[in-house]
Amino acid sequence: LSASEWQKQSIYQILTDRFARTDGSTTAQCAITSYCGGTYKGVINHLDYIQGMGFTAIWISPIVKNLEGDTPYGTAYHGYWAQDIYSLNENFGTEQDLIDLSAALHARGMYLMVDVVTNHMGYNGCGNCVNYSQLKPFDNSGYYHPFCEINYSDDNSVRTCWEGDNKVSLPDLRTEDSGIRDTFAKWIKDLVAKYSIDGMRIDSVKHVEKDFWPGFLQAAGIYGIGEVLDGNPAIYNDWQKYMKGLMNYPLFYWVQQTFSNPSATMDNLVNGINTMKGQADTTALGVFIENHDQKRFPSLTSDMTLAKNAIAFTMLSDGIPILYQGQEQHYAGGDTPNQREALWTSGYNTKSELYQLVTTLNQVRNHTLSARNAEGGYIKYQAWSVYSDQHVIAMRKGDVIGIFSNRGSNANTYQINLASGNSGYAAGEQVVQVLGGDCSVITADGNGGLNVNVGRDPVVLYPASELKGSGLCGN
Ligand code: ABC
Ligand code: CA
Repeated sequence: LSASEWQKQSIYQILTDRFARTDGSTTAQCAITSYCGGTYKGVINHLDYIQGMGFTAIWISPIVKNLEGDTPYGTAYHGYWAQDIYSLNENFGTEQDLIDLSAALHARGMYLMVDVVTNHMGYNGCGNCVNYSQLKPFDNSGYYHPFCEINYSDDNSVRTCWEGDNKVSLPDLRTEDSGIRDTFAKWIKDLVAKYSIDGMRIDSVKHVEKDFWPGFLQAAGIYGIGEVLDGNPAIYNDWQKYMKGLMNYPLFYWVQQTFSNPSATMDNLVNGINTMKGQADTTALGVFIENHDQKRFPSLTSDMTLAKNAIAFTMLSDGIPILYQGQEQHYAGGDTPNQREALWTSGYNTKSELYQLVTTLNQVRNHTLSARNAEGGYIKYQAWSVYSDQHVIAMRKGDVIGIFSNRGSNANTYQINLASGNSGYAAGEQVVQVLGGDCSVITADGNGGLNVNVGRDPVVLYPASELKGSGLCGN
């Protein structure tokens, strides 16, 4: 799938070991550092849950065979400790199971994104005691940089030293060598073909030289969203020259900081958005507020209202929205590995408040692909802040306006004015508040300006004339 096709999708991030089991159990225990039994078959059986929320694609954990057995950090249930890139991790199922998952997705018009790691392999032991013969196909020390621990303030060290530590070391590949580049190019091409993969999440991008990536992406022939874990636009944005699709980490930090704390002001977020808008193609990025590496948002605040605002903000931002499994159930795990809870204990509850909110948000976004935004009007439009005060920000993207507050559940309602010219609406145009079953209609004034009541929850405005067929507010 190409970049412009991916921009229309919304992605649900699955931790394969923790999403669904083949036996469909909702009571199986999950010891947080062990394999818990999630499988591709389990995913196939629960695609309704994901599609019912409006997602059009899934991102699954790395698929290749990992080191086996227990380590001081537990097993390789997350999939980032590769041992053999030519075999699958059998804990998740067989080759046929993965082919079946891909086919099941495609039969629904959905897409498969696979997590891939080219920076390193994994070894259960210290950096200087690796038994390289266990690693396939890179089976001797000549394929690797010498062991050293990363010093994050030194770029060269970030590229050539080893992620991981002396308990589980992650032997760092000489990705600058043409032999290794050729091996990975052929590997990804074959993998994409064999499993009909539509997109990649690419791990540890900043730990590999920038000029590795264009060739790798070209060999894959599909879109990739890379992980450059850096919140500083000055460093982050340069990576977009080598890989258009990246996880939007700068935005992640601003959204987290702003919406988790009612006493934070909107300043950082507003400034951040303006900075990114000028420097990056934000419409090509993946947007998220949670993933398997970060503390979950509800671990920072239990306020449901704030979670709603943070989720609505990210899902209606520029780029491809990515929801991490469990967000829709208001899971609250903190640091690694605690944010990796099994989803099945929620009973896959489709009535939960956030499952419902996410469903509506996906309806909004998916509907912008039809009607007057059909030619990418919404997708290509870089959202901008048409209003902000200390605790409220209104973002316009195409003809959708989202209004988000960090005032929390104690806030009272007040009225804000979206100036004519900013709203983009016509004089006298009717717009509908589509979230939370509100569905009230607001009429723009003679110049297209708008008065909107803002309480605790996010507000999303959609032109009334465009709602037909959206599934929103009875349409
Ligand atoms: C295991 C245990 C942990 C234990 C750790 C030492 O070992 O589970 O409990 O603490 C996989 C597993 C992990 C495992 C690791 C190491 O391997 O999932 O459970 O941890 O064995 C990716 C994946 C991630 C994966 C790997 C490795 C890479 O998403 O799941 O981990 O394949 C760095 C990397 C990034 C990596 C991340 C976990 O670590 O760059 O690729 N993620 C700074 C650095 C970042 C760094 C981050 C780590 O710290 O700049 O590069 O990420 O916390 C902002 C700044 C940022 C700054 C943050 C902290 O602050 O702008 O730059 O990030 O303001
Ligand atoms: Ca490296």
